[in-house]
Amino acid sequence: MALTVPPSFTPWPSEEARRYRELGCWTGETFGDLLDARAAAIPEAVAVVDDAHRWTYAELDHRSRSLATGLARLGIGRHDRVLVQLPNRAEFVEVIFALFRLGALPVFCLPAHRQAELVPIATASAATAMITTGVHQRFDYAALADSIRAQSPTLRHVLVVADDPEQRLPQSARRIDEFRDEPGELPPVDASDVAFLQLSGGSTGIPKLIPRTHDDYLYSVRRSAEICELDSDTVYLATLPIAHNFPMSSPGILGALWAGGTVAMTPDPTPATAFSAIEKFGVTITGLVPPLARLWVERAEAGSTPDLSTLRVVQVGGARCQEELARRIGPALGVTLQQVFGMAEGLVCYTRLDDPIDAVIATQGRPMSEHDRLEVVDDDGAEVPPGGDGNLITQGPYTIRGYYDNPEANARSFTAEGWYRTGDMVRVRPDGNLVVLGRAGDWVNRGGEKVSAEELEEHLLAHPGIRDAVVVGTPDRILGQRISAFVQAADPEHQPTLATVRAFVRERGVAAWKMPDSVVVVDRFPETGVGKTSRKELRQLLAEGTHAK
Ligand code: AMP
Ligand code: DBH
Repeated sequence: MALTVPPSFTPWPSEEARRYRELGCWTGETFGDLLDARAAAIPEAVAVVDDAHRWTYAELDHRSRSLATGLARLGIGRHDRVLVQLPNRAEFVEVIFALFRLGALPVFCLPAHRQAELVPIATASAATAMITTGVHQRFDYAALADSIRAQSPTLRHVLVVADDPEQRLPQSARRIDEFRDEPGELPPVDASDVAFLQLSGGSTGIPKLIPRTHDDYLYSVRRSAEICELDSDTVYLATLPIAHNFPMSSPGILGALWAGGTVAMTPDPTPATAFSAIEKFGVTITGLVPPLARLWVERAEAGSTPDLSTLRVVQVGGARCQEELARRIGPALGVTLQQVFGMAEGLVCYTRLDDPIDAVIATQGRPMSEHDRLEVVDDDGAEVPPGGDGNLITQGPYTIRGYYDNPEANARSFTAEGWYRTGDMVRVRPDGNLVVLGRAGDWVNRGGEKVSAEELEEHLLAHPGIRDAVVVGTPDRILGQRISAFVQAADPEHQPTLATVRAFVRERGVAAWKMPDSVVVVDRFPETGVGKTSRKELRQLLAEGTHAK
């Protein structure tokens, strides 16, 4: 079999690839094949619902073929990159399956991305088209896409999914409805081809492009669906932006489709919107980042919500879920909590649905595959003794071997043997579950004494006057770094002060050098595109003196 591997993609060594095929991890199925199979087996089952649409598997199949045929007319084909920036709406699924069927690569941009991210993404991927929406949440995405096109030499087409036929579009933009042709012949797609480009996280800095193949990603989707016990009765609610790897695949919308269940989606993740969607669509499982989980829990604890009784599992991931919050989720929402520690580069860990409560509250779970390999190493790359703290590196059947066309990042992020350096500090417990201690850079080095931001946050959260807390290290002329605590007050009338917070933490028997040097009360924390609290942005705010105190 002749393989056309674009040079920008680092494949798995051929011996290892052969092993993953033999083991049955990689099956040769593409995402197009998956939809074909479901449309043939359960044509009338509901695949996708949102406030305006309700499509069966047969309809989704037909729509994605029809759109693929139309897009081929524009010259979009195998290996072409297409930026996709869409909010959570049914067409998201139709568009990505149309691209999968063409062997074209969606590049998964978040609705929160703007010029500073999108222009470098368009350039690095040499994308030829961008699929976006019209006005959404009062922001004109078509105009943004038009400006990205003007700054990106390869970007020729802007296609818009829009509700309002009256809306004026930029001259360069075309409505996607013009490209729904009678389904025609589509090209063969190879499962070992790159299916799409995911983006690495980070609220600032240019996201890196992550190439994932049909083979490796479908394996992670299948394993995720099994671990999360999805079946044809599953209704998965995508409330985080679907383009993100977590709601996409852990088990996410693709896991729900793999299981023959239903994908429901909401345009925003607030309790007001999401709780009614849960009642309306009979949602059984959803995934949240910790700040959202806190909002949902507070809303539910306040009482009189819509009927949430269909909801069985709430996953929390993307950032460390503090124990204080983890304890409240199950009782408040009447669900089983599942912690998910994952990354778009590959490795995903889950607590299992029948794990003892202690593991579910206090750990971020264990790898989804018996073929994942994990090592915990010190800063020199030497393995630490079992149970010790260190840097997590990993390899396996669905963890990439390199970023897309980025030798500099590859030299930093992968060892010579092809292990991915996650950048996360972890400890592996005797029961095999991981405790994520934070990003390596999240430790504050105060005059040589290392303080874990997460550990101090846990103490701050115990303070009755503090609703949420984030600790960052900020530059200090004498100490190197000092400890800055950002807190949200539980009651705006009673703002915690540096003196009371320090006294409280000292009371808890914490070493003196771990005391915060400053406490800044804020209404909200800056967030990344998926809603994680952005430590980077907080550090920047402090450096710019915006919050100096
Ligand atoms: P991204 O670059 O957006 O794919 O983010 C992946 C990173 O998010 C991981 O490397 C971790 O640093 C962090 N992360 C994801 N899930 C968790 C979790 N459950 N607990 C702690 N950190 C997490
Ligand atoms: O944060 C992440 O990137 C993430 C979290 C949970 C992820 O990629 C995933 C699950 O697959």
